[in-house]
Parts: sequence; structure tokens; C-alpha cells
Amino acid sequence: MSAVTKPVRLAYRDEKGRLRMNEEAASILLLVKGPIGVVSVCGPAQLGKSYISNQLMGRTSGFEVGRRPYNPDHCTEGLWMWFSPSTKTADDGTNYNILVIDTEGSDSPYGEKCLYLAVVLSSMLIYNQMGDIDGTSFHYVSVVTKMVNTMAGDITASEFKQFFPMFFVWLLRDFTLCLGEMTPCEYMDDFALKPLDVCECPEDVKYVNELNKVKTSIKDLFVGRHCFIFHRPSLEEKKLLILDKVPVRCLRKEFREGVKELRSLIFEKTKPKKIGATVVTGPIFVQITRYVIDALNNGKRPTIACILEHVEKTKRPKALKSATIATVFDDPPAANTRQRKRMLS
Ligand SMILES: Nc1nc2c(ncn2[C@@H]2O[C@H](COP(=O)(O)OP(=O)(O)OP(=O)(O)O)[C@@H](O)[C@H]2O)c(=O)[nH]1
Ligand SMILES: [Mg+2]
Repeated sequence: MSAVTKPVRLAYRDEKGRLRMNEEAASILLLVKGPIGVVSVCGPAQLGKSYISNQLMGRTSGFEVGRRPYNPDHCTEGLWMWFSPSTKTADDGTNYNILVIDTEGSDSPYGEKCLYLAVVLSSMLIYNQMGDIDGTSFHYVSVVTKMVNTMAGDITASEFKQFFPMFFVWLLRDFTLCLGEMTPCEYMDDFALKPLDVCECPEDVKYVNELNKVKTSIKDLFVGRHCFIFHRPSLEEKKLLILDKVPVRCLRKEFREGVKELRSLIFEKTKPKKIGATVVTGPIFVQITRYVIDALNNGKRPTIACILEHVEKTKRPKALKSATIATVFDDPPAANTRQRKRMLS
């Protein structure tokens, strides 16, 4: 995959506002016959997702970095992908490629569709935000947890993790709080994700319950989680606006060290993408992308049971009935015992 020297658009909106798969990306992916580990960088717009995606590739530029003040012409649109030049070896000895996906801001008009696709495709989800974890953070991250819950359908959280193993990284940029002895993971687990006691806010029980639901989802639906804090990359305001033009050696040491640590964690923890017992290779990745895009364009959000059924149906066309799809508004269809067994076999 080292032949691909720049990011390629994976999905885009056509002139009618429908999501499409880019055929150039499909043809690259179809050549990848082995497993793929997929890292997606997501979160609200204009908070340095593309810049950090480049850093994951060991670069300062590549994925287009935007400019402040906000200019829609320089925002990431749709999803972009880039294979890491080096491969990794899985526990069973198989070599696999790592694909980094940079996403459109989740709060943009089409951001939620792009986010759903990115989450379905990922084995590692980096949720990027500025500053410390507060009420606003939970408001935005709840978009992700609601999607993951929709994907799970009616299966339990522990079944979901088994069928759909995904690691979650909460990346906090321009972090200024002093954590003292506390590690970032302790800050996330023991402070940010600690459930609120309803008795402490009797006037807002609904809000507290919703908030606690988001916290529980983060703890229950991912196979693992980690929190990273990054200090401001530079103390010079001008440099912050054009970071993709600033050589790494001119960035603050704390930031450079943070990036190094993030990269090693990401490459260590990103496992080959799996849905049930199916290991996602390039051709399967293309198949899932097309299926999910089609569903999203029809106002639907497929559960993992549906996605898996679709993949298997294509492998054994006559053996299975057509897949059912959960709509955004309906309750997702139940994964029956047959589906559960198949997901694990
Ligand atoms: N203060 C600060 N600015 C940053 C950081 N990383 C990137 N930037 C700046 O933020 C602006 C946007 O960066 P991008 O990487 O394009 O942000 P994005 O989240 O990909 O933006 P969209 O694709 O529009 O959603 C640029 O001016 C960058 O120089 C950071 O860690 N701190
Ligand atoms: Mg971007």
C-alpha cells in the first residue's frame, strides 16, 4: 500500500446531496486481499482532525487542513482515506494494513451520515475535541454513542463488543487543566465518566439520566478506551492557524511527545476490523461501504446484524433471506438466535 502516496476520497456527496463511494478508493481497496485495521478520526468541525490524521501518518500535511476563520471551501467533505505504509502482524501471525480515515465534522449538515459510515468501518475510533470534558463534550459525543447503540440493535453490550470490537480514544486538544498526579485515563474514568447522582440534581432528572446513559455507553460498548491530552502545539497564535506549514521540530516538545505516544498506542491497539466472525478485507470493506451508503441515502441506519447478513448473503447468495434494515425512527430489528450464533461462528 506504500504506492498510495496521498489521501484518497472514500465517500462524497453528489450534487443531489446523496452520499457516494469514490470509485478510485474502491479500486485501491479491492486490491487489498488481506485484513485491514481501520482508524477513524471523528468529532465536531474545525478542531484539528485532519491535522492529527496527518500526524498519525507521520506527516504534517496530506489530508487537507482547513483555515480559520471558518471557510467551508477548506473543510473536509465526506470521508478520506490513506493507508499507512507499514503493515502490522496480528496475534495469529497474519499481516494486515492500517487504514486511516479522516472525516467531515460530525456537526456539519451531512456529518452524521459520514460519521455513521466511519463508525461502521472502524476498529479504532478517535473522538477529537478541544479542551476538557464538560457538558458540551457529552452533548457532542452522544451522537456517537447513539449511533453505536443503533448499530447494536437489540443485542446486549457484551454481545456487541464481541461481534463488533471497536476501541475508543478520547483525544483532548489544547488541554489546559492541571491533572496533578491523575493520568488522562484516570481523569476520563474516575472523573468524566463517573455517573452523576440523580439526588444531586433533583430538578433535572431527565438530563442526568441522559448524561449517565452516554457515560455508560462509552464504558460498555467499546472493547477498550483511552484518553489522551494534547497541549497547544505552539504558543504562537500565527503558527496555530497554519500548523500544516509548520515543521514538526518547531512545535512544542509536549505536543511532539504526545503525538509520538498517540501513534504508538494507535498502532498497537488497532486490530484487524471484524464483524462477527468475518474479518474485513479490502473487497469486504468496499461491499460494506456500498451497502451502508445505500441504506443511509434511504434514510436508514443498518444494524451490525443487517450488515453481517448482507456480507454473508453476497458470499452465499441463495442461502440467506434478504437483510432487514433498522430505520432511524423505528426500533432496530432484533438479532435472533440464528443471527447471534452466526455472528460468533
Ligand atoms: N489551537 C490549535 N489549532 C489547531 C490544532 N490542530 C490544528 N489546528 C488548526 O485548526 C485549523 C483546522 O484544522 P483541521 O485539521 O483542518 O481541522 P478539522 O477538524 O479537520 O476541520 P474540518 O475538516 O473542517 O472539520 C487549522 O487552522 C489548524 O492549523 C491544535 O491542536 N490546536
Ligand atoms: Mg478536516
